[in-house]
Amino acid sequence: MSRTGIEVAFEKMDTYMGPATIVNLRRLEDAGLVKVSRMPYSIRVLLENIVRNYDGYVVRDEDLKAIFKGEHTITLGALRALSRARPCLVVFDAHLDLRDEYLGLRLGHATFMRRLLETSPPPKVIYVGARAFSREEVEAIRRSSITVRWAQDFVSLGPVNVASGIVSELSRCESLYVSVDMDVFDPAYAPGVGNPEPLGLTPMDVLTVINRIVDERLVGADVVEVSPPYDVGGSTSALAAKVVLEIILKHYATASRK
Ligand SMILES: [Mn+2]
Repeated sequence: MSRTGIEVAFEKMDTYMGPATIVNLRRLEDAGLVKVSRMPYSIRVLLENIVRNYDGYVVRDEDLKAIFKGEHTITLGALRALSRARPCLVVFDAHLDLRDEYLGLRLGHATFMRRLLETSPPPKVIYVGARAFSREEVEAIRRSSITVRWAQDFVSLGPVNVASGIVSELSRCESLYVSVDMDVFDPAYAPGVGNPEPLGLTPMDVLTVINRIVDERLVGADVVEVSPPYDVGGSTSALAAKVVLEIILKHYATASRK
């Protein structure tokens, strides 16, 4: 059986990881993440597997709960598994993923956030770097309590001010989940994604925000949508690995200060 894009992404990201992180990733592998991701799969089965095996992905001796890789729908599985913690969700993404249906699918990477909002009560959600949306999705935002930091805000306010706004919005959150869709970056920095969208964020924009919002409250995180067949010289995989490392290191630094 030939390897899937997700499996190749897993290996490519490993290439850029430091030894400590590789240990964590090996555990993910042991927990069956690669098997879960193997095509062909039904998204429903994938989500069920993630919820069922979530404990297997936990790095047990430390506080960080999860780093996934794959298609963005996995975030829904992770949040279902974490539903008791009810984390506030920060999503870095060019897209809103709030369509009711996409290509006949009610459950997929373009609709999963809509399904998440249908849970009761819906989680607090902050989007960062969004710049592509349909009318239906904008209307869904208006009807919800979701807030959006558009890609344009990084130009008009600067990344530090954007980050400060998010920090104060998260001040009442007891726990936090961070999801990074690699297409939040401008395709110049991250060409290896499934749905590239121009006019995106720079690595410094994203890492400035991550560095300010991630702390000991983090209960889970994912970095998704790396697609090595579209990548150029491994730049997207390298950047994804950097994002994973920054999340882990910032979390450990604040958690160990306690
Ligand atoms: Mn996206």
